[in-house]
Amino acid sequence: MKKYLRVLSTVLILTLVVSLVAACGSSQSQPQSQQQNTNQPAEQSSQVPAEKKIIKVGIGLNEQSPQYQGLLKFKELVEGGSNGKFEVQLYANSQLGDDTKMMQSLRMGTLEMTCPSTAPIAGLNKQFMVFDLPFLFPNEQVADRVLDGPIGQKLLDSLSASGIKGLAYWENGYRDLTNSVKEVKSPADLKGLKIRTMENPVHLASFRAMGANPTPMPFGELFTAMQQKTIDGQENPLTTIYLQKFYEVQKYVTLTHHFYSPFVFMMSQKFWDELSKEDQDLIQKAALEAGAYERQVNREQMAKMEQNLKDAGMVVTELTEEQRQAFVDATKDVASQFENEIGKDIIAEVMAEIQK
Ligand code: TK8
Repeated sequence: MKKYLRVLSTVLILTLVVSLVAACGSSQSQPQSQQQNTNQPAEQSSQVPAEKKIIKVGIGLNEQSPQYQGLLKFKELVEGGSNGKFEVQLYANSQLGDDTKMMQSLRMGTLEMTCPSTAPIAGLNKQFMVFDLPFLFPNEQVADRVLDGPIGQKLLDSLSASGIKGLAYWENGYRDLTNSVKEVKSPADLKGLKIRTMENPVHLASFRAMGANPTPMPFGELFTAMQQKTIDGQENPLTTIYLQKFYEVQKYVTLTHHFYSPFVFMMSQKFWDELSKEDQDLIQKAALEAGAYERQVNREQMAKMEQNLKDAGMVVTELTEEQRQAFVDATKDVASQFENEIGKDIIAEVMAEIQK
């Protein structure tokens, strides 16, 4: 009887083991076949990353800027439109250097894209300074028309000679003046104030003409310079003044709207030349579409900025027509001063286009 029980229990155990093994086997084969199924599309798409191209984009402004929102749109359009063939990586806050340094990197082919103001582009082509002339564009619609028209295109194309593919004009915007010393209502109030400008001869000459003591400096050094009071003031669009928290180190803002700063969204010519025609079209279209979006975001934001800056404790000074005219008059000779460097014909062409 004992022996019989032992045999029975052995048989039972064996049956159990066999069925367990079988069960395991079948449950293993289940996910295996599922794995194979899910593997198939993965293998297909793995052929795409094999030629995946990384596009690094560097800017000076932070992630809150309308410019960064535009770059997110560009990323979405290029990555989506290329089925993941491109990966667009964004680097804000001058992480990859200031505008001048990043343009240099584009020329050498060590960075794919950047989006500087036109002011520092003057170092590559002096004709670009035409857009830096004081009190040039009466409103954004005229700016869009000139920049997106034949003159704007001609200047974009000129960058190829410097190893840069100019793709589209985006908007930095009308620039206003801030300082930490006093309310500025006239050029006379600017006397003795040390104002940071971009690295551009027209900007320096304009501020000298307005009576200030201008000093050029890369954007990345600006906040600290204001904080440490090595400079008294600076000038930038209200969006930048607010979103970069300049109100923490500046008290007064005067709505001079003295320059209109376009951005140029650009690519390394070296990288561009290696792309297929199809990919070039995708990137060109995305640069324009993201630019239209960026301009829209920038203009929507701009409308709220005066109030935001007041709420943040700044004294916001609006100028009367007369007061503003005094700034215009102070800079009236700047254009003729730069006639030779920029080119008489380019200035005339832009002026004619503005009048249209
Ligand atoms: C950002 C700059 C900046 C510009 C300046 O890289 O330097 O003041 O207005 O926004 O392009």
